[in-house]
Amino acid sequence: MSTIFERGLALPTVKIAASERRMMLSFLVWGFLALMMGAAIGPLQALNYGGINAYPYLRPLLQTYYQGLTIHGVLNAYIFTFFVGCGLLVYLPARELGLSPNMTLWRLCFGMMAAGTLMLLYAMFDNSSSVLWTFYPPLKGSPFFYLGMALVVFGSLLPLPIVLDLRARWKARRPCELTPLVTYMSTATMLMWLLAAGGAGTELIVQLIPWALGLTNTVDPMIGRTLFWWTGHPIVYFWLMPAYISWYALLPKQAGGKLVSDPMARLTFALLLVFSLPVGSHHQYVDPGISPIWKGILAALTLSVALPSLITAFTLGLSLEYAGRLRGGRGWIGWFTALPWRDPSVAAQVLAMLTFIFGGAGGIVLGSWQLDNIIHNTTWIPGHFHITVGTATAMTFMGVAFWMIPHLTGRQLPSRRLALASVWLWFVGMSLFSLGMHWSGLLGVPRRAWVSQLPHSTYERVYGSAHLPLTLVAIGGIILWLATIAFYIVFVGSLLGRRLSAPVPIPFAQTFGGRESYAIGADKPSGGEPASITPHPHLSPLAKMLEHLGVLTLITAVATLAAYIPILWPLVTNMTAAHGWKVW
Ligand code: HAS
Ligand code: CU
Repeated sequence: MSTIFERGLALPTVKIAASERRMMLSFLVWGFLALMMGAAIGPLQALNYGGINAYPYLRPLLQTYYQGLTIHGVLNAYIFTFFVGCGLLVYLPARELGLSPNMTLWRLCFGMMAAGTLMLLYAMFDNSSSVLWTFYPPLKGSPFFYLGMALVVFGSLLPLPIVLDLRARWKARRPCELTPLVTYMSTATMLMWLLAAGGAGTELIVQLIPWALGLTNTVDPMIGRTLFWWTGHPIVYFWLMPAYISWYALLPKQAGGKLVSDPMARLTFALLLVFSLPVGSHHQYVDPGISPIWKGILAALTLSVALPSLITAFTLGLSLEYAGRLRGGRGWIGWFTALPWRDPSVAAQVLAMLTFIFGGAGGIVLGSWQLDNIIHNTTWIPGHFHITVGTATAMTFMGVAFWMIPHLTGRQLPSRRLALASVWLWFVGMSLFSLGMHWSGLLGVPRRAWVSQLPHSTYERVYGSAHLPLTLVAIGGIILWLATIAFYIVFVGSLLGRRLSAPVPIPFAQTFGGRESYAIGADKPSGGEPASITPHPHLSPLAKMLEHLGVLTLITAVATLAAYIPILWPLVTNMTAAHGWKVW
């Protein structure tokens, strides 16, 4: 049996691997710098809900709550997540396969997104574009905002050709084998994102950029919102799926066990690919112009998108239980306490998973058309997304950074205890914040509202009944500030820290039942060239069926058109023309 090593791929790999590592580090550093800036602003918004108006003290840097909220949302939701995701979705499959990725495309991806980020920062800090992360027209920002956003969105698609090329090169040598798991998951994620980006991509190119440049005078807000949510729902899985890759393919090993089912991991990603796309308009349950029949269908479809995450909960729950029992855990919860909680990377990710149980349950509530009507546009919604993207994704990426920066730089974390403190503080802070936001949302407190600017007596009269939950929000925000400070001390320290005596490998997990992972040898820190890869006949008929990612993509494209043509058609044939508004 010949190996990739013997086929002559090994020599250049070591040299290329250094540049790959540098590139991956650049994605991580850029992403986490964005989070640092975005997270620093967050607590101001929490204080706003607690009745404390800090914005007048921040002039001329920040003029309004809405400017701060736009910067917070754009940097955290797009820049942080996209940079970390576009790094991981290339680096991990490349290391798993022991092949080197197309560096030109990967650099182009970084360059486009970095240029887009700078344009967005310029447009947001000069107070021309306080249009919030959803940039709904007819709120009108500067052309720099929309051009920057387009560069970020289109740049974020480039990992797709890179990972397809890696997969094709690997398969050319092993035509009878299934795609290795991490590569399968990364490819499914990028295919999903390709179809997803079509909505906002069209909105930016056809509607918003020409309008912002003055080439057109008016814009149709409903078409804009619908195209935005075409992307805006599946984007949540573009945030979540890289975290799922870590939970499925790395965390079981870090926890001391194995992944209990490789086919279930594949099924989850295949279902996320197919179900994520058609449901975006569940963000528009209260919008006019969409037929109630469609709103009913969307509610049913939304429940289906929760299915892959429910599969994930059970598959990963069992994988963690297996690890905990191997470590000596006994009884109902002994396995859970026996997990390696002193490892900050494991603690971050398991706490992220625990939080996501509540975030996901909230998502299922929101998926119901009737229940969503009670809480739409209240603080309940940011309560929901701070324990999904703000914790499940963000804390998983923090956990990944704890092993990956030492892996990339050969330097050690400056303090394991401070790293642990940062994730526990994040967990506690976000739990209090989110509890307060859900609770005050039920009492009718609106989201995206500069409530602290009201005269104190008016604030007390209108929001007095929500005093306790809004105080929890403010306390949560302050704890999150402490968490952020602790995390960045560790983060910067690990970039500059002391050299490690031994390299840190990538913790690719094996799958349960004695089957060896495809990634054998790929965790070699020297650059990932596998010393030997055992051909691995995959016996699961399910996994074999799911290998046809092209067919799944086609089904998804058809389902997306089937969902959006009936929603968009009445809007396109009854267009409204709105002039731009600048309300800040
Ligand atoms: Fe959502 C609004 C529905 C998931 C993010 N969502 C938002 C917004 C954001 C967001 C940012 O249907 C606001 C956008 C805006 O600004 O307006 N969401 C859902 C549903 C899901 C869901 C059905 N959302 C997410 C994820 C996000 C995210 C993931 C980011 C990453 N969401 C909605 C709806 C709205 C919405 C409506 C519009 C509301 C409105 O009115 O505007 C599902 O995908 C959730 C499924 C998840 C689960 C949880 C599985 C649990 C796991 C952890 C297992 C733990 C273990 C630990 C194993 C079913 C996998 C074991 C240990 C033990 C001790 C047991
Ligand atoms: Cu959604």
